[in-house]
Amino acid sequence: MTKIALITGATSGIGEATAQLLAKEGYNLIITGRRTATLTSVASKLEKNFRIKVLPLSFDVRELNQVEHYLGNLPEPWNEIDVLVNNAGLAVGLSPINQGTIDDWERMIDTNIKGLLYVSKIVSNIMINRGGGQIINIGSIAGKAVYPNGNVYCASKHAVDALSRGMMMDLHSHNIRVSQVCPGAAETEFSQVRFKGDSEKAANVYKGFTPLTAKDIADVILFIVKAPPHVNISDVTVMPTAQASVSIIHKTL
Ligand code: NDP
Ligand code: 8X3
Repeated sequence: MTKIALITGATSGIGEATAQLLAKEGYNLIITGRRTATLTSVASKLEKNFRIKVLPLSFDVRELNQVEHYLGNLPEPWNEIDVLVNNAGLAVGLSPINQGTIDDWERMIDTNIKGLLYVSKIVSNIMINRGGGQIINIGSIAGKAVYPNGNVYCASKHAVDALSRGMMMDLHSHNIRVSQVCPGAAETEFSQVRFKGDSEKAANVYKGFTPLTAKDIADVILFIVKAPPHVNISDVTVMPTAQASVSIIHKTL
C-alpha cells in the first residue's frame, strides 16, 4: 500500500523540499501551510511531476480549533499516516530580551512549540491506533546552543529538543520512531520572515559563505525515513561546512 506522509509548512523551504523528495519516493502527501494559493500550486506540481496523490490543507498550526478540524477528521485513506514531519516554524525578530516585541515572541512560541504539540497529539494517536509510525521534528542548532539576541527563538527550539526526547520516551513502546533534525544556517525564506521582509538584511545572513540548501536537509530527512524499521536515527545536527557553531561562521567577506 502507498505510504502517506504529512509535512507541515510545505509552502517553502525545507518543508517543500521534503515534499519533493518524499513524492519522488512514491509517498502520497498531506501538505500544510497558511498560504493557500502557494500550497495549492505546490500540490498541483507534485501531483503532476510525481504521479502521487496530494491533500493540501491550509491552516494555521497556532490555532488548535483549525488543527483539530483539519487533522482530527481526516477522510480515509488520509488518516493512515506513516510519517509526520513537524517542520512548520519560524523566527521573528533578533533583539536583546529587553527590547523584544511581545507579538514576535508569541508568534514563535505559538508556532514552534504549541503548533508542533497540537499536530503531534492528534497524529501520534493516529499512529498508535495503526500500530506504528515515524515522527521527525525539525529543531535547530538554536535548540542546542544560544546566541546573542536569539533568546526566544533559541528557547522555542530548545523546547523542540526536549519534546523530541520526551516524545521518543512516550512513543517508542507504540512502535513510533521519533527523530529530530537540527539544521545550521540554511538559505530559505527563514531570514525574510525573521527580518519581516527586509531582503537586504536577509541576504546578508548568507553572504560570504555557502549555506545549506533546503534540499540538503530534505536529503537527511529522506535518509531517516528510509532507515530500516528497527533503526531510529534519533538526533542529527547538519551544519554548513563554513559553520562551526551556532555563532561561528567563516565568512570570506
Ligand atoms: P521557510 O520560512 O522557508 O518555511 C517555513 C514554513 O513554515 C512555511 O511553509 C510556512 O508556511 C510554515 N509556517 C510558518 N508558520 C506557520 C503557521 N503558523 N502555520 C502553518 N505553517 C506555518 O523556512 P525554513 O524552511 O527554513 O523553516 C522550516 C523549519 O526549519 C522551521 O521550523 C525552522 O525553524 C527550521 N530551521 C530553519 C533553519 C534555517 O536556517 N533556514 C535552520 C534551523 C531550523 P506559511 O507561511 O504558508 O504558513
Ligand atoms: C535557524 C538557525 O542560527 O538562524 O534555526 O538560529 S539560526
